Amino acid sequence: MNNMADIMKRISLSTFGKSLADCNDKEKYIILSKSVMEDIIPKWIDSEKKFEGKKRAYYFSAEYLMGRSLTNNLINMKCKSEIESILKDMGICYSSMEEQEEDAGLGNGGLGRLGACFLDSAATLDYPLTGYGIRYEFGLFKQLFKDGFQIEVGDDWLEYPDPWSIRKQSESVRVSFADGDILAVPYDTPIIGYGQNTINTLRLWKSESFEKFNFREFNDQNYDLSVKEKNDAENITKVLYPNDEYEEGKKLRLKQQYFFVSASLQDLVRRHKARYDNFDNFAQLHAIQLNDTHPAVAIPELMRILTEIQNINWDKAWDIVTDVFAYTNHTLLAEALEQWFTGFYKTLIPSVYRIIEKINFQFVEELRAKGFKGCELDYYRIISHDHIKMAWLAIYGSKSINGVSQLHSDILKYKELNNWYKLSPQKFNNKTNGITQRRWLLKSNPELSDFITELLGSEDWITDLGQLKNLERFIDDEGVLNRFLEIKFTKKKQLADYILEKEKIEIDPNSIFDIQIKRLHEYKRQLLNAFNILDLYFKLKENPDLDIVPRTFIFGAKAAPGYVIAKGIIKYINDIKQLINNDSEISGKIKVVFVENYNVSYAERLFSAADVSEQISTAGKEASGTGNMKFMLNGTPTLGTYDGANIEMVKEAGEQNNFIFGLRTEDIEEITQNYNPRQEYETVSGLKRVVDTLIDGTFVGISACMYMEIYKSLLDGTNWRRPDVYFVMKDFESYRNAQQNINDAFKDRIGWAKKCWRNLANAGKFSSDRTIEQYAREIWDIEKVY
Ligand code: F58
Repeated sequence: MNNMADIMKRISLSTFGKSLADCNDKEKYIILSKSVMEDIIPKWIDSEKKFEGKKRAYYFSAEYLMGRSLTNNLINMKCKSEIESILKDMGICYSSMEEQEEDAGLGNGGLGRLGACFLDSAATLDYPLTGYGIRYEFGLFKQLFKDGFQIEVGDDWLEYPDPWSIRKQSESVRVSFADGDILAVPYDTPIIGYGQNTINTLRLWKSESFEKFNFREFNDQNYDLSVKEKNDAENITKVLYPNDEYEEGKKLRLKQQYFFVSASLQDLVRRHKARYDNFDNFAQLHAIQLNDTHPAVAIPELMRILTEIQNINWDKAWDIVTDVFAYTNHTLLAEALEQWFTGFYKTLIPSVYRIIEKINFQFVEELRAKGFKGCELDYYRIISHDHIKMAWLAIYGSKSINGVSQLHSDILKYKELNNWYKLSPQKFNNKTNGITQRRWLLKSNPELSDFITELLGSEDWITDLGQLKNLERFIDDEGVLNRFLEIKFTKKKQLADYILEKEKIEIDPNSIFDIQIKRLHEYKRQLLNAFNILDLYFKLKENPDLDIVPRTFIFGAKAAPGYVIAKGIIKYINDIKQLINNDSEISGKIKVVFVENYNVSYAERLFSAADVSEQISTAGKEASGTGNMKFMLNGTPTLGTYDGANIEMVKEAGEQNNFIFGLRTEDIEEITQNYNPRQEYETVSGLKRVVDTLIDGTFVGISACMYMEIYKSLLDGTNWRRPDVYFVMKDFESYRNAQQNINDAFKDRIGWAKKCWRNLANAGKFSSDRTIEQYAREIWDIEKVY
């Protein structure tokens, strides 16, 4: 990059009105990023031009968990070291710039992060993929711990202007609700493919009002009313919902969904009309992927636009719509399948509701004509008992329905959505998830990346992860394996330093770093992990000479603010942490850390420093998992159940190189009816002792009530749920055995390194580049444009 220093000086004056030397680090970070943007923008415009007239794909997602952009962008532009040295000459330290950036945390977890990985892969592979979504003013809450309880505070990620996005005021559109119109203003962020041959766009919409200020009300001294319209409008994109328990919250979430979907479709239609005078080729030029059902209202909305605004007849419009949309399902939890109360639709977007009624009617007639009747027919109704089943709408209106791992897709086909599969088997397919190696190895673990490049003699793996397979030939090379162990140790030391600084806990990099990082949910079974830790603790108390490899158990998780049991589990683990870390008798043999405010940037440090990857969900519940792949890519064996993508990972890397335990889906089906966890409670050694800590006063204080609820959910169940629905008690023993096997295997350093190496060498399949290739070829039917 030419004259970077001059550009920065100029931007410093025009943006902050002072010289670069007078700016603080935050300001310097913004100046640096803006300078990089100056370099990107002309290439971005060219990239947009090369796609004109070509078929393009669009990712509709309510969430994108992007994390930080600066380093990722510089890496993809292949100029990170150049910039680092320019800055050094200017007396600016690059890593302190990096730390100034707020994470763009516009997502809850895997679903949002998948969107971010997909954007990176599509741009790298030169596929025209545009992301559409919402520019939340506040992302996922920041998590604090107070006496071990999770406290949520707003994530004000836009307190300083975001240098990576550009407001495109002139491309704003109008979105109509029954109670008034809202302005949707787009903000575009460049998505730079590795090597910057292609720069795609993430377009996020912000809601604003047409009337920013009511002068008359202000004049009448009604100050609140004078800005009411503005505030009401801006509320739509104010905050990302981690849950939607309350009525008002629910309505606002529906407004969010319709808002971004309508704006995005209007944007596509407007661009199409600028080139063509009819819609005959609309489906040949557009493929829209619905990231779960959150944007499924796009189906009736496009029908509305085509039939009521563009005056296309219904049948023709339906053919277009059902050729454009494809739907990805991300969950098997019945309670997570979205249903909307019809009353909300009727009052907020009645014109869309009428279209859904017509779609429902058309579908029911189609089924009747095929001979369906009674309950059989009722099963398929999109509107039923005053609710709209969004998954049904998405399935009926899409040409493709996919799950995100082989197991998940099979469960959809043969179980959960079997009726639908029988109706249209050709629509169902699998697209096993993936992750981008640019962020999850190249950026987060430069030490291992350099080593891989050195061994393979090329950087090709950065865009062709299958190349890692060639690392297999070093499996018996102790020099290589020792280098790997040294690198792992370096990453562990870096993490230990960071944890000391952030969490004020000292951990030993020689201990096993056993890590579970993911959203807090009962099905993910952080509780199983916690029980095993306590069991180990009690054993150490009984026998302080117990021969174990020292272990550091690390957790990172946010719980949805209204999910009481999940929050109870966080508090419980934090209590265990206090008990163990403050017990001098066990002399640091085990330590527990619960990192505060787990997010993408923390994740980058954690995945690369792990010895053990905890993927212990109840079989059949985790659709895929993607954290599991991030550990694998950093050479970390999985301690996991036969669930989601774990199955495929283990198939690639070998079961003997991982630690698989527990019930499988077929076992669960078999035992569910007669399962009584009290039997395990009474008979499995040590289990009663740990479960009783929930109620026996081991941990006292105001959490007692929460713990009682957890205890009861395990042993008694409730009137709406069987006891221990997630089989924590049933899998305890088998999990503990697997943990013991890890302890034993870890002692053989070279043997352990071999397991790690096999995982690394076989991670190729789990690149999101592979996933995107499959979406592009098998669903979207789009071509690469160089
Ligand atoms: C996740 N879903 C799945 N949902 O749990 C995971 O197995 C899968 O790998 C991943 O999608 C990507 O396919 C997920 O992250 C959410 O975050 C919900 C969004 C809406 C609010 C509730 C959480």
